[in-house]
Amino acid sequence: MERSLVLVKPDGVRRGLIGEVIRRIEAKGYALTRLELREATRDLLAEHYAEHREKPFYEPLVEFMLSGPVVAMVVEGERVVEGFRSLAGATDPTVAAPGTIRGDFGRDWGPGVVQNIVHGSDSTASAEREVKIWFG
Ligand SMILES: Nc1nc2c(ncn2[C@@H]2O[C@H](COP(=O)(O)OP(=O)(O)OP(=O)(O)O)[C@@H](O)[C@H]2O)c(=O)[nH]1
Ligand SMILES: [Mg+2]
Repeated sequence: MERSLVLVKPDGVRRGLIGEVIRRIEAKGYALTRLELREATRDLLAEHYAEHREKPFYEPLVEFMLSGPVVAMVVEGERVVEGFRSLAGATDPTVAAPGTIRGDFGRDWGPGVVQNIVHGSDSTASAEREVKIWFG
């Protein structure tokens, strides 16, 4: 079965949106097979965000992801990678479509890193890589 690594990022946890994110995943009919509230580490994030290591927003992104606990989960279902990206909405929360998680709950909070509530794997290859990073 296809799976995706989903994170409720520290902003989502702080704002009390864990339940809302899980509700949408379950309402869509996907299955949760792993679920854990945890603190990321710099090493874990270096692996998770390896593709962004050279980007100007990398350090602020890591600091943001270390700013509080995250909820990591493995979500399973037919075409779930694409399906969860669709539930999440566009990366930029100001323009993410209403009806999506980022569109309904996200917005710009000023300069700094984009805070957009959730992460979802962007391909099945990324999903397998990320599930290994977070859950071994
Ligand atoms: N400040 C800033 N942050 C960015 C920018 N692009 C991406 N980010 C941050 O880096 C994260 C990872 O970027 P991407 O992987 O391209 O975006 P994404 O796949 O929609 O988001 P994730 O699900 O978190 O991976 C984003 O979710 C943002 O928090 C940018 O241009 N500027
Ligand atoms: Mg990404």
